[in-house]
Amino acid sequence: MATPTASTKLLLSDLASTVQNVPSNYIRPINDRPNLTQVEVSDASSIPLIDLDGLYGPRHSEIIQQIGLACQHDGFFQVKNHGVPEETINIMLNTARRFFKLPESERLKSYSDDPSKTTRLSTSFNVKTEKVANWRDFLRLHCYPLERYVHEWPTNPPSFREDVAEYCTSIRGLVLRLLEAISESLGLQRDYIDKSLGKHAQHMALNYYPPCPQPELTYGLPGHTDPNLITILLQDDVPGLQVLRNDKWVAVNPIPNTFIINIGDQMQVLSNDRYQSVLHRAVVNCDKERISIPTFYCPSPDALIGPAKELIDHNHPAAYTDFTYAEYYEKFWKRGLETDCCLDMFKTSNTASSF
Ligand SMILES: O=C(O)CCC(=O)C(=O)O
Repeated sequence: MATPTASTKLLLSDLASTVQNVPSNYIRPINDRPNLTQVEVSDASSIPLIDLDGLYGPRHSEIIQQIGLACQHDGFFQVKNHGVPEETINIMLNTARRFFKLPESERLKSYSDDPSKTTRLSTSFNVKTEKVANWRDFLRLHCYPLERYVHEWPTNPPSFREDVAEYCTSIRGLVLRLLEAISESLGLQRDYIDKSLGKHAQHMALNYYPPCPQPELTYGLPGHTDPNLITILLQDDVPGLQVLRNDKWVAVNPIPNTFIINIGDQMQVLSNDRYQSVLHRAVVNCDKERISIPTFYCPSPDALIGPAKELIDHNHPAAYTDFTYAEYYEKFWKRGLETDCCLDMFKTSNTASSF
């Protein structure tokens, strides 16, 4: 059968079930395909699973140490006993599922291809700049401070605003606990990171990956690092996330009621390269739709970001120049998802010895 040509549908959700082959604008060049047979499956030794129970009690130092090691060596870890109620998680996943099942005309009310909009439904990554599309639709929401954004959010499903607000608030609590723990693991004051973010910002994406007839030809999202400070990822029970480890892609298969935490570019800068923002990607499959919900915790646009002074010394000179988060974020969206990281644009010529 011939490969279908580019679609006239705005959203992939309204196209995916009508095609038997991946349309040409989604097909990656041969040297840039997921190579699904080469992927390893994660186990406890590859992506650490950290139990946060006792963070404020007898296991405090042990947990801080585990978090520090994971940020340094893996850039990724999973958490359990994180304090976000299971019911809040299930309601969030269900709400996302129901949103993407709404009729096309209802969903399209939120559609925009303008990345500067604070609430928008779109597809792929940046339809204005990219050459090859990704097998994903997403609803992107700004969610902190809630009262500034909640009135922009969809009102269908009817409980959308209430359910998502509850989730965002609970996740923010988890982020603040993690930021304290990460500051401490770096030997900084507990509130160091909190204070370096200016007014703080929290964004989230509801990612929807429909089943794909030829998953070996395309990506849900190609390899990228996250431009923000830290990401808290919730995934449903369908595998799809992969993390680059020792030059090999490792599948991080879902564990119910856990979150996947990854260090973003701003944390790498702040830690003066001690902690790593690591490449990850989402692949798709032919049988099942997949939902993932990353929360991107960010500095405010005017916050000045640079390596913590306490982490700069003769052996570890500043690896980055100072910049505002707004400058960084603009560069990230303009250049699209490339495997070479946006951080390189802000590097100094200093080379540090490793920590
Ligand atoms: O779907 C996933 O598991 C990864 C999502 C992701 O990396 C992103 O939205 O930036």
